Amino acid sequence: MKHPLDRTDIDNAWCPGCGNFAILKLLKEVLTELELDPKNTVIVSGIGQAAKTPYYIGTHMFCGLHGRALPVSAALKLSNPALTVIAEGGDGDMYGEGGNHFLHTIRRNPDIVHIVHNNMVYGLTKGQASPTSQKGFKTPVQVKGVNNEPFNPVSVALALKAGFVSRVNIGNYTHAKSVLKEAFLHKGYALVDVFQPCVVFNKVNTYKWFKENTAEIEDSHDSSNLLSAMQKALENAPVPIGIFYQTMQSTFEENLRGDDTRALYSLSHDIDKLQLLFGAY
Ligand SMILES: Cc1ncc(C[n+]2csc(CCOP(=O)(O)OP(=O)(O)O)c2C)c(N)n1
Ligand code: SF4
Repeated sequence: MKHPLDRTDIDNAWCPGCGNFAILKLLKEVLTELELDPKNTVIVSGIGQAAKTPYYIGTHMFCGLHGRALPVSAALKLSNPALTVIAEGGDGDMYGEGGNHFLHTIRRNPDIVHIVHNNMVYGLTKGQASPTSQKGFKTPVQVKGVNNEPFNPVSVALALKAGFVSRVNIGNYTHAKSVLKEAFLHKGYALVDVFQPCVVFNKVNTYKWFKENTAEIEDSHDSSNLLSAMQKALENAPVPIGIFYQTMQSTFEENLRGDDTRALYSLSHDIDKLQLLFGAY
């Protein structure tokens, strides 16, 4: 059935069965249920299969260079704090090509939601290993299997004291929905790493594999305790899913603009001062 956020003017290029479809559905449902106005919402992405998501949903969008969604998102939020800003893309895009921005965006803490479709492979470029590919994962390039330890986005985000750190499995839809909602309600940077099967190029980490190898974090976990969150983040048999850590801290835009939440475009600028500034460089 058609959802109000569906776009009918564009063809979808994803393979049948891809986990991206359920993430798209989830995002539409969460935006709708939280009554976030699409006219006030921007999804920013880079390059990849996951990074095509903003084309398929009726919000504003910006699709930029590979790995560069996060700095664009932070700048958007700074220039207009009233916007809901989402950065969305794949594990390669966000943790590989955009790895530097992942680190420094967390340090700045803009009030954005960061959704990473983590299929442990480069889908768009036909199945090379990504930073989160598991050791031993064989591809046409890594013919003897991946040598490197996989990148652990959750423990890295925790090491940088990100305000909201979570991981979900899209096959566990109801749980994923409750976590994504919390991410939107959190003020500050919120990471949602989403396990998402690539049914064409990753025949190891399938829907079944994610189901059998993940476990919801117990209710007894204290998500305000950074050390126990880190301990959880290092567990991998099974891999924990849920909210690892949540704490409130001042945001990028508050630190730079204080209480002034007006959109920059609505302010009147002193043209003479601007000319002076341009002239100085
Ligand atoms: C600077 C740069 N390097 C490499 C590429 C080629 N490239 C395009 S998409 C991609 C990988 C995308 O993988 P991921 O982000 O995991 O997304 P998926 O396609 O799996 O959703 C690569 C390496 C590029 N477009 N630009
Ligand atoms: S190649 Fe993989 S990630 Fe890309 S659309 Fe197909 S199933 Fe999805």
